[in-house]
Amino acid sequence: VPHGPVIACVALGSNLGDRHSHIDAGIRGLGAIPASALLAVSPVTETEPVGPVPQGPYLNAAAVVRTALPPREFLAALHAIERARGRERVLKERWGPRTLDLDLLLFGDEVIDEPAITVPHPRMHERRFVLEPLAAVAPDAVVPTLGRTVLELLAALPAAATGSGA
Ligand code: A4P
Ligand code: MG
Repeated sequence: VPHGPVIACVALGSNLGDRHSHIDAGIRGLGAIPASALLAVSPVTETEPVGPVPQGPYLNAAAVVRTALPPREFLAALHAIERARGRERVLKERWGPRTLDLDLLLFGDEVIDEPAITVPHPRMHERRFVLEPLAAVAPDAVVPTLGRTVLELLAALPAAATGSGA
């Protein structure tokens, strides 16, 4: 079914190698996605690693992209940007260190629940390292599964929470 342009929100993360260069490449990559326009990029901030795997601190950021691509093609474009940056995994585990991680957080108000593409991203609401950058560029975006805005979800995080949970 063809549909008009939607606003997609993307999280960027890196904790391996030249992290600033990986994030910059991710941002340039977002700006080059076909049928899309990069509308806003948050400040890049250093965050403590979250998760069971011991690893170094991350740089995180968030971006807003308007796109006419359908959601699966948009996510495939994100994966192509990761691969072009030579995404490597030190550990073949979830949560592990990575050169460049691009997560699709929101795709308009679409709700898709499949292993290959789950939007809204199922852990975004409990992760400060996601919500804080996202609130800088899309505070009023609504997470359709929760009926809350990004700013509301950020305000609802426990004070000490850096984000966790599976
Ligand atoms: N996939 C399904 N839905 C999506 C989506 N909305 N966005 C599928 C992106 N990918 C999605 O992805 C595995 C598969 O999920 C893909 O093939 C895709 O089709 P992946 O990125 O290779 O998996 P992953 O990132 O290793 O696993 P996971 O559990 O998603 O890790 P997270 O949740 O991304 O956590 N701490 C800080 N401070 N900052 C961070 O950025 N990141 C992680 C990784 C851990 N700790 C962190 C940070
Ligand atoms: Mg990921």
